[in-house]
Amino acid sequence: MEIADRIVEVKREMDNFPIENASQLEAFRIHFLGSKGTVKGLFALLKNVPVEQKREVGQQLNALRMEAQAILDARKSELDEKTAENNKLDVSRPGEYTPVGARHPLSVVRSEIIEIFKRIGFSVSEGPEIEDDWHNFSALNFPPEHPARDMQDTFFVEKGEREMALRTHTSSVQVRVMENETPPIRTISPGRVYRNEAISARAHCFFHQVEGLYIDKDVSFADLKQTLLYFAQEIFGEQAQIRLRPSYFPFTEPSAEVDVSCSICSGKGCNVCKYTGWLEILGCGMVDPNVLEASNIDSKTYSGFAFGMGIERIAQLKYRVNDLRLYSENDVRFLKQFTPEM
Ligand code: 2NL
Repeated sequence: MEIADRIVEVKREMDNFPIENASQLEAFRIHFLGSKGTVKGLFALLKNVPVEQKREVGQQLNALRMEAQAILDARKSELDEKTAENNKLDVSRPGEYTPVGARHPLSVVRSEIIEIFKRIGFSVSEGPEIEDDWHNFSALNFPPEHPARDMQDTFFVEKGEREMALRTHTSSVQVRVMENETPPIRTISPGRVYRNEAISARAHCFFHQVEGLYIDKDVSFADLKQTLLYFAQEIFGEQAQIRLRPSYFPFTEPSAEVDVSCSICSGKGCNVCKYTGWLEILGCGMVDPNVLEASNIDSKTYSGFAFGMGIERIAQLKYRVNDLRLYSENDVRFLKQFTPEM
């Protein structure tokens, strides 16, 4: 083939060579302008060209080489520009979606309860979850043979030589407050407590409590009632009413169970309140003098009231959760329903 025809052919080849990225650009350079490339190869044939044509063919080859270089330069700057464009920060681009977590319903309700009592001067106290017999039972007037001290109800653990128990209520924290402080005492103790029970919709081996304790001179049952009415109306709304039914706890005398008027049927009766119009929310009473004395508080000078509620129970009434297990299974479909205003 004539060298002139080869030049035309290579030119066409150059024009059709795909250059879409850096590696194709490099392939183009190697193929046409490399040391073993097509253009070099054509230059090598120059020596066989008749003398009178050498000048012209030489010029054509030079033009071919310059054209290859021009294509290479043009495509390279185009590609460079594209990469720069891609790397540029686009501040108008929508952000990546980051899921926002939700607060646990028990945590939401616990905070609400704490805030309600803080507003009327209660402090918050905390203590250990592994307790000795004294703070969990004896100081609270549990007689030695009380069934709550049984293996069936309480988780016992060994800590070195000592037999300890997972606290069954946060009253143990309040015993520590009574031992370490002098009245007036106004405190609530939120926390996790443990009971040796089979797990079901209505029972769990752990749950959460808020207990309250108020000790001063002349604290009366009327103070207790008014404090609980205030609490019920703050947490369930101002239409809430309460009623107290006589009950029994080892650590209070007299003792009562407290019901709140059913907010679903406004007391008319529905299946949530089992047609009674009332829902049980907590237990309470006047602190038994034995309990005060056990913590070296003079029961002739001081009196007090105390109450205890399950956070799960309050959350169940506020959110209509009918299975206790939902609170600890951490199913996100359950948990994400409680995100408060953020
Ligand atoms: C319930 C009932 C109650 C108390 C807790 C208490 C604490 C001290 C002294 C006296 Cl230090 N009492 N706490 C009193 C009455 C009832 O809890 O049903 N809780 C879930």
